[in-house]
Amino acid sequence: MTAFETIAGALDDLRIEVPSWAYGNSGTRFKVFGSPGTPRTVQEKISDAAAVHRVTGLTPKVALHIPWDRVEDVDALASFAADQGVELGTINSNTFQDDDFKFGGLTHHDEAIRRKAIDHHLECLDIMDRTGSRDLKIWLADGSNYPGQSDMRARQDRLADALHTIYERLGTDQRLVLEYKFFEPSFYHTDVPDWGTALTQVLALGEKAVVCLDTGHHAPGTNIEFIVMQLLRLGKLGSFDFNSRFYADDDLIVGSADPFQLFRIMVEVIRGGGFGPDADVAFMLDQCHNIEKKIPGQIRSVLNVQEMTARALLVDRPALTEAQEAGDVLGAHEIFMDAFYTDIRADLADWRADRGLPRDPMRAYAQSGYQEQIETDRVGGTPMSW
Ligand code: LRH
Ligand code: MN
Ligand code: MN
Repeated sequence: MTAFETIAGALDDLRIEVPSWAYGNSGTRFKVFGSPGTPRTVQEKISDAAAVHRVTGLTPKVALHIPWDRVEDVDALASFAADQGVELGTINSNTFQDDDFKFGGLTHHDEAIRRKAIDHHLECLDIMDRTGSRDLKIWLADGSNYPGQSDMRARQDRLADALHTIYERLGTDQRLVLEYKFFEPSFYHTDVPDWGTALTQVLALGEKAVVCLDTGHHAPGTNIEFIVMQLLRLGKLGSFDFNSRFYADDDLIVGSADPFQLFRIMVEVIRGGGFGPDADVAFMLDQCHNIEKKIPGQIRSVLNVQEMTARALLVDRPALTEAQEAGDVLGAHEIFMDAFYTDIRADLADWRADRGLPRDPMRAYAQSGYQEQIETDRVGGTPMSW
């Protein structure tokens, strides 16, 4: 049996949720470039997500962002998704695009605004009841730009209260997933800047509250796999927002900037029991494709996650433990690096063929005619942003 054959079965457990917003036009504050074929409706975003699933077999769920995704008839949208071969997944709330939330939402000093932010989350839960989604993912843009602008302590207390109200409304199988980010759009302080704050807030809520780790949301140089290890150890790692970054929250294709970091993260996920048939960590992408084609950008991303998961599964654990316990520094490091350097692309192509999937999903998509079709069909209307 080859090394790859020993892990081939485990790879069947990998599922990666794709974000609806990856298919919309996105950009920076300098320019949002349009691209032909961009979806004009949430249905068209879902169709694009289904195109990713068809060639990879890895993305059966699409995450929505409310109200970026205007969901008028939830049941009709869920059955539309099912017809396309995918399901609606995580629901992301959004309290960062409304003028009322200029100074915050769940942390706002004005009770009426805070209530509005809470109500938005309750509406998201109503949607989740109908779609069967498990996770309500909350990322807050809340914070301040100038020292003295705001009472950081009072905001933390208001956040705890607001999250409590939302948590109380969760269904039995639903989870509240709190995402942290160290800066942007606020530049002095952010109300949930780090995993410590997110963990503190979710611990106060209860079992159904967990943390989301977005790989782009840390200061440069942060040892992200250490955070993965710690959250898993505490049973509080709920989900990942995968992406790559060089400088800030760049939202580039996962594994493109630093494939080794993705490998190290997946090693800790596997080590900590975050991957497998009984694991409940949700793997999601949170990316924007500003200049590249969006559907191939998503396909590349999920393949990168698959490849690094496979390589991480190849780590010879017994040998690694033995070397670690023998104090064999370089021996242990070599075992780790051996797995990282293993080229399994040909094995993965065979693995796909065995499962009736295209050996080369990028090429299969390019040859499918889907891209040409949407570029021809999707004229008129307003292409969606994010
Ligand atoms: C914030 C964030 C969060 C949002 C998404 C659009 O930077 O990572 O997950 O929901 O971007
Ligand atoms: Mn994110
Ligand atoms: Mn982000």
